[in-house]
Amino acid sequence: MQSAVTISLVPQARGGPFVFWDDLAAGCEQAAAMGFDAVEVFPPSAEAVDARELRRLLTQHHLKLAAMGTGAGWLVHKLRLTDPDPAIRRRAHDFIAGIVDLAGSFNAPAIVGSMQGRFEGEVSKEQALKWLAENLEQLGPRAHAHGVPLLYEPLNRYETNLFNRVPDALAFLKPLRTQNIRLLCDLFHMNIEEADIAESLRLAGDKVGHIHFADTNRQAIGLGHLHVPPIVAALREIQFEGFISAEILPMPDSIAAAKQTIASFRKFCGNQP
Ligand code: LER
Ligand code: MN
Repeated sequence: MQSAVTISLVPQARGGPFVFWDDLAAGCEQAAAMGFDAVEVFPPSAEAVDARELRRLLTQHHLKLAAMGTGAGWLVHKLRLTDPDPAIRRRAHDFIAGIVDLAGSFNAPAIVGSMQGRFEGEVSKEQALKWLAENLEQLGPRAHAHGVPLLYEPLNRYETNLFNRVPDALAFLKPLRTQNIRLLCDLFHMNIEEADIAESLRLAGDKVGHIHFADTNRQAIGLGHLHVPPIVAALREIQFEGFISAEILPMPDSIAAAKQTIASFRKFCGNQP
């Protein structure tokens, strides 16, 4: 298991669950100084990222890129894979595809979270799931061409009505032709939705691709009331070797949230004696 911390480059995401903000260089420097293995970057778009500068910073600080989010497509441009307008669905697909390629060039996966959208109005649940499946069938192989998975994230009920729980998402992914989708299991969402977080992780097994490491109040692990040991025991049992990434509110401030995260990571996920 490897540690990661989020850096948002999206001003419109202010107030959202990201540790470091706006300054890629400062975020990388602080992440490395605290001993994180990787950073997870939330960019405004693929085009807005200076890939050479990102590569330079990662190399300089001996950091990996854990993953890249695509949520700015929704937050900034109001694009969703399940929008009733086919032109918007197409743009949503292209927006994600750009980030799949960019992240893939760093050997990292892209995340489909809020870009999945929701079913509502004229769009039935069946129709929305069909569109979601069609997009995953294209984006999964696209990520595979880079040798990485595509991460799909179930969200809590206030953010999507497609998939809120890991067992339901697994059942949806199972019959797809692409087997290159892995689940992003966000402990904040799971605390709201899962009957038993550890059991859901065990059920997902090798389909767990990435963890968002957040306490019940979406603050750093240790600042809420999540019971962490059974969750880490389940991750060890399924031999999870991916990133445990802090997608959390910068409370009381970015530095304190990052320090609390790395301390909790070492306490709960560090090498066993
Ligand atoms: C994205 O990873 C996520 O968890 C959503 O709640 C958007 O903030
Ligand atoms: Mn998340």
